[in-house]
Amino acid sequence: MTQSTNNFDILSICRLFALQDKINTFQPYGNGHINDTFLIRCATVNSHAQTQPAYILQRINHHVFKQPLAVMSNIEHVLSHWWGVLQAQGATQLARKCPQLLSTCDGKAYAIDQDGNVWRMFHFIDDTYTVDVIETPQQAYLAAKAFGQFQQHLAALPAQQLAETIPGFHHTRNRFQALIRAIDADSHARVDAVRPEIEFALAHEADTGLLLDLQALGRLPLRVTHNDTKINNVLFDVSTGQPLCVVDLDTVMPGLVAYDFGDMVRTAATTAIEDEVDIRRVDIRMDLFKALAQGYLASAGDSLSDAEKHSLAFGGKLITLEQGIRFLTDYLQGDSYYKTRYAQHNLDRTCNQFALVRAIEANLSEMERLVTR
Ligand code: ADP
Ligand code: GN1
Ligand code: MG
Repeated sequence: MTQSTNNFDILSICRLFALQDKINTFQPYGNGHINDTFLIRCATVNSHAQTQPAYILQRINHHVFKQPLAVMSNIEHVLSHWWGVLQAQGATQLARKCPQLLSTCDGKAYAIDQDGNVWRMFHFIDDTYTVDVIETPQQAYLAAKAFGQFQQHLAALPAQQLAETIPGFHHTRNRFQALIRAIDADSHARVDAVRPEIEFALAHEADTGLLLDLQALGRLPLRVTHNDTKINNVLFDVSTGQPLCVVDLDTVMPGLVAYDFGDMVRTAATTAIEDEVDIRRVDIRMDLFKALAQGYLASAGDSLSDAEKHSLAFGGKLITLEQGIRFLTDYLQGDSYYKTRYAQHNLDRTCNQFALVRAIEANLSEMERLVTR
């Protein structure tokens, strides 16, 4: 076992947490684009124990989350509320359905290393898997139901008690303005190479303010939403194939339900992962969309107004457009936000997302019919 991964001294960082056992192995884990995530496995506690305790150690990306301690305070708040709701419902196996933080040696929910990085440790929810591309309508139905349930579990949590961990996270009009600034600055001399993508974004400016305007008019309420309902943020149970737990709680904060449903459409009703380079393979799968709508409405539907239901399908278009705008902005700014594996990665993601917007546009009226009927 090497001492460090990505230049982090993982063993020293682990020593800041109240681990009972000796560490056996650690390795980078998952496909997240933002935080640094490691799976820590410990040596078996005693000769009778069947399982090795395991943990998820994460460094919060403080370039993305400028106030990591506010992120941790939100998460503690959300977890304690969520746990209480599950307990009151008489749920079994709570520790597999709600992530649990491991405290540091001095009783905190996070540790700060000598370079100022903020770290946290969750108990690893074992025997689970994540999916990057949904395969069956049943999977889509269940995943959407799980995100809808998550939102229901947090419905009574007063939204004003949560900090906005990334201000204007889904303020698509501001995202569009950020793109314009990146085009004007052209700091990495990339604008000339991406004219068609810029044109596509500019042609969609009117879409960026539609939900914000309805929100300002009081037609769409702010609720506590997840805001990053990418499909690989659901853990599925290996033994049952059922969604078990929603993870990645850094952006749980006030938002519109259309954002949560929209990010599910973007990631779970598509034929390809978001960095598929052959955009001819990118399309919307209406059977998966229908299943998402049914699953989400089955768990969250009763609490939604007609205006909110009506906003869901457009949310799919908006969040996909916003995601393309965000990837394009990051590309123009030199790839400082998202983790990338090669030079054109953010550009490929942009083209992919804009292809998906086109596919959604071609089906939008049918999608609207499915969420409102
Ligand atoms: P990022 O913000 O970088 O996406 P996530 O919080 O989503 O980071 O974590 C990355 C991956 O780690 C998840 O997609 C999931 O596979 C895994 N993961 C996170 N928390 C847990 C947990 N408590 N138990 C098991 N796996 C987890
Ligand atoms: C990031 O953290 P992860 O990989 O689940 C991003 C989302 C994007 C997504 C695109 C805090 O999600 O907003 O939709 O990448 N998270 C943040 O894949 O910016
Ligand atoms: Mg994630």
